[in-house]
Amino acid sequence: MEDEKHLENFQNYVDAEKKIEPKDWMPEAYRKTLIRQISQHAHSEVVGMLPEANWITRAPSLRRKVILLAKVQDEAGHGLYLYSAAETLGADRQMLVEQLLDGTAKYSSIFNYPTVTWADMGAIGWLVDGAAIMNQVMLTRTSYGPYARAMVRICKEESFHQRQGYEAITALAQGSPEQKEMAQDALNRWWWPSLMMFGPTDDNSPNSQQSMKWKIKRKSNDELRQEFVDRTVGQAEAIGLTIPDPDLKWNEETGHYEFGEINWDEFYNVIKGNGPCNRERLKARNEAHDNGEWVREAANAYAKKKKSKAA
Ligand code: FAQ
Repeated sequence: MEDEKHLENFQNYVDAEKKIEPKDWMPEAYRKTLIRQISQHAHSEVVGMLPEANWITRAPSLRRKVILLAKVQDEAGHGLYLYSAAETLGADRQMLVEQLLDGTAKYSSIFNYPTVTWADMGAIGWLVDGAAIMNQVMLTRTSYGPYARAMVRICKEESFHQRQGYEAITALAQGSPEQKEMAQDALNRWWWPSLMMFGPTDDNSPNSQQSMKWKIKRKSNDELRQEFVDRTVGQAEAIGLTIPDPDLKWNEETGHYEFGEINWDEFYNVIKGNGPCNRERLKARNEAHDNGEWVREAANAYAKKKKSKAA
C-alpha cells in the first residue's frame, strides 16, 4: 500500500540516514529505480571487460599481463556482486541478463569505444576507473544497504585499477617520443567519453531529482563530473600530457576548472546503440553467453544432485 503515510515514513527514514534493507517497505518506484540503476551498473562491469580483454594477449610484459588479467577478472566479480544486489530487490537475474543480450538494457556509454593501442589500457585505468570511482565512492553512502555495501568492496578494487592505469600511462608518457605520442593520443580519444560517463547535465537528467531525494544519488551528474575534471587536470600535467580541451581554464573565484562543451549528440547516439562498438560488444556478449551454456547446465545439474543428496 502506497498511501501518504507510508511514503512519508519512508522519506523520514531515509532523511534520518537509515539504510533501507531488502525486507523493508519501499515505494515501488524506489525499487524500480534501484533495479534499473544497479542492473545497468552490473551490465557495465560485464561489458566493460571486453575493451581491455582485447589487449591481454598483447600486453607488453608479463607484469602488465598479470595486472590486466587480474583487473578484468575483478570487473567480472563486480558484475556478480551487483546482480546479487539487484536480486535482493526481487529482480530475476536471468531476465536482467536477457535484457542486456537483446539490447534493451543500457550499460555505460564508455564501453562502446574501441581500444586501438596499448596506451588505451593506461587511459582506461586512469580515466574510466577514475571516473567510475568518483561516482561509486558516493554510492557507498547510497540509501539501499546491499548496494552501499557492495560499493565499499568495489571501490577498494577500483582504486587499484585507477592507479595501475595511471602508472601504465606514466611509463609511456615518460618513454620514447613515440610512446609519449601514444599516451597523448589515448588521452585525446578517452577524455571526452570519460566526461560523458557521468550522464546528461543536471537539467537533462530525468532521474536525478527523485534519486537525490531518496538518497540513492548523493551528488548530481554535473557535480561529480566537475570533481573529476578538477582532480584529473593536475594528474595530466604531472606527467606532461595535455587535456584535449582548448576551453579548459582554472577559475580562481570558483576554485574549479571551466571546461568546454561536451558533444551531447555523440552521447545520445552512443546510448541509443549507434556508438563505434555497440554491435560488436553485444555480439561478443551473446557469443560468450551461448558458449557458456554447457557450464550453466553442468552447474545446475551439480546443484540439483547436491540438493537431492542432502534431502
Ligand atoms: N551511459 O537521469 P539520468 C565502470 C542513461 S562502471 C549509458 O542522469 P541516472 C567500472 C541513464 O541510465 C560504469 N547510459 O540517469 C569499470 C538513464 O537511462 P534510463 C557504470 C547513461 O541513472 C571500469 C538516462 O541516461 N557506472 O566503469 C549514461 O540518474 C573499467 C538518463 O540519465 C554506473 O553505472 C552513460 N554514461 O544517472 C568496468 C554507476 N549516463 O534508464 C570495466 C551507477 C546516463 O532512464 C572497466 N549508476 N545514462 O533509460 C549511476 O550512478 C547512474 O545510473 C548514472 C546516471 C550517473 C550513470
